[in-house]
Amino acid sequence: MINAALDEAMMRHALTLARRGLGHTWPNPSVGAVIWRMEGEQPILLGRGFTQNGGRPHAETEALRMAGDAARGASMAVTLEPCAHHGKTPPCAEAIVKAGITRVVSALEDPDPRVSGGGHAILRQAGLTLVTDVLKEKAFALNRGFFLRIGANRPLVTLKLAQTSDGYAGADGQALMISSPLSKQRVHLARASHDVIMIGVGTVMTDNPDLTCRLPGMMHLSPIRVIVDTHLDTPVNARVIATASKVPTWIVTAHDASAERESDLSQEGVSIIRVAKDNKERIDIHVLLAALAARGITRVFSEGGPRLAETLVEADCVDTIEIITSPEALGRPGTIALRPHLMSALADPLRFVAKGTMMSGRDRVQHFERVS
Ligand code: AOF
Ligand code: ZN
Repeated sequence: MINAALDEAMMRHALTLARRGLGHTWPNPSVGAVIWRMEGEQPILLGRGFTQNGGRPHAETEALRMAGDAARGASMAVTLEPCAHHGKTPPCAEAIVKAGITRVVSALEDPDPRVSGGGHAILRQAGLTLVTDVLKEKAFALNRGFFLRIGANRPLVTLKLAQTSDGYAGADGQALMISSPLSKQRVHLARASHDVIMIGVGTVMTDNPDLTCRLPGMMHLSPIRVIVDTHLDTPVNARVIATASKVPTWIVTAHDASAERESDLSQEGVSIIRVAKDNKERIDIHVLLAALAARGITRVFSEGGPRLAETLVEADCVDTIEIITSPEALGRPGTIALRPHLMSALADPLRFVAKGTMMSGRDRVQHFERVS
């Protein structure tokens, strides 16, 4: 196998490893690293690693630990430039040099100003062979949340919406069981790969959801729950509040919301974040997302309701949209799932591109991506 093809194959492997950390490494990116050496024409894997929960240890440290002395003279593929700053441990770029790695294949530069080219420079100065930009777009897409947090002061936002075949998300303020069991499992999997799940207070009132990842063995991977609640109307007996001591729960509210309500909710273990309102007296979405980014959040999974979804799209802060449509109709007027701004954004080729449709049990799932 020629070098370029092997480099790509190793980078693909490293990307697969990195994907496992998504949702668990904030405020850090999720990085993957693979170490190998050649035996004749045959690559021999020596070490693999990905960024650990909470963002440390870094991927390279994990892979180097696994390879041990065998790293001397070996190659490494890494999905993000190795770091150059002194954190809890010395820089990964220095650790790579010290371990005797002679060739590094890197996907792209780290945008963190503490690194940004510095890691690659350390490797070059030490005389290592450095190949950059390998599967760059794929690596960028994987850590888009981290890149947005650093470059755009907001996390990546994934929007999930479920609707009946006649386009309703709910009826008379009541919850509707729309998604099939298979779609629900997919949603739980998606929850686990995000840093927070975000919903509006209206959804707390109608659905009273748990918002945890309840796939077998994955409960501990439940993300933080964020409720957008301008007036602190969330009832203390709501499920998300009752379980706040086990699964972190944040409520984002306005500066003028009741201090008494804040005290009641805080006593249940909820963190209250106060932000500015927009000119329609709603929580300002840009300020809200900036507040999450400032706390290190890189990936947000928004599960409703329709109003919050529309507000996010109106603010041009949505990166991925997944619409789950069940085959069953409500058959009477209810809460419209795709409100006007969302509808027109989906129909605008300059804003969103349809990436495909798949079946999930009996449901149809449409996937849209932001154009730029
Ligand atoms: C790497 N490998 O696996 C990750 C990196 O707070 P610290 O000291 O852990 O540093 C965080 C920064 O390190 C983060 O902003 C990003 O630039 C980089 N993340 N770097 O070499 C990794 N997760
Ligand atoms: Zn590092």
